[in-house]
Amino acid sequence: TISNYENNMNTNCSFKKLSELNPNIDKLDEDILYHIALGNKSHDLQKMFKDVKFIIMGGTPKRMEQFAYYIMDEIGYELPPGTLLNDISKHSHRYAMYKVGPIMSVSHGMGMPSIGILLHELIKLVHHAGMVDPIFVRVGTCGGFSQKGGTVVVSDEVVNDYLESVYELSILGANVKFPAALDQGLASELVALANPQDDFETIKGKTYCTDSFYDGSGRADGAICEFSTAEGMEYYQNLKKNGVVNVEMESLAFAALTCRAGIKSAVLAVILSDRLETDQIKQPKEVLDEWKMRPQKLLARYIKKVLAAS
Ligand code: R2B
Repeated sequence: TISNYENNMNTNCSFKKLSELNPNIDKLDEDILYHIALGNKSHDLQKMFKDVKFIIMGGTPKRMEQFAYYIMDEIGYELPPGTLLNDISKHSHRYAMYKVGPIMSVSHGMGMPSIGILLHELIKLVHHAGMVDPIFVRVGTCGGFSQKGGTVVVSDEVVNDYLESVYELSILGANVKFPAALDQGLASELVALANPQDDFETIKGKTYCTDSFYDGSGRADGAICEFSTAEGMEYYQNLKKNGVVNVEMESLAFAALTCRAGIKSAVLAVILSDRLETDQIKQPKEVLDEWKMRPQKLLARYIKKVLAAS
């Protein structure tokens, strides 16, 4: 039966114990977090992760390794001489995961199925490790709608193809809807950290989340395409008319899963191309690399502010 899902469109995202989230976990001999190569018997998860306050996720293993070193520098964290950061999940060959004091930096791959698998295991890790009120942030890349390349978007709302803040999933053959709500206070705090001296703009806005980089999001430059560029443009114009400022591929599942678990979360992404001008990402690599640092800079300010106050 999935009758438990009848009233699940509740946007009160309050923290719940793991036994409330899933009573089956307590009955397991060992909970194996397969895709991050950890387990609650094979590892002392409390010793390894209890101090974690920020779980930062982004698409690629390389970028998240780079973020780990960047944040290490920003917070003045020192590794023992002659050592490097270790990819804690390297044996899974699925995701990369680094820990720098109270900050974890984890790659989530592309799309909602990939981030969804990771989130289930990270949320269990939060509970097994006994972390206290960690926040989850996705820091990534996106396309924009009439926004300049290099602009950082802090999402205050995430929407699906029907412009609803709803994440739909097929569970036991039934279509189940979950609210995809982000923490409004956290979004406002992040935007407030934009500095007038920054050489980039930071805006707050509505994010459209798609399942498909090409067909699904109206990109006319995939290998196969049955619609015209004019139809694609009409689709983008309609999203823009409805207040959407950017498009990416993970925020709905991210917002919905963190909300179900009662974990505060935020989505930050830098615009790599204005979809009303081009479907292709044309900037040189050095420009893209600098742009990808921008949401990380904003996030570093937030992390340092929280750490300084604690
Ligand atoms: C942004 O960039 C990726 C696709 O290139 C995807 O993960 C996303 O959301």
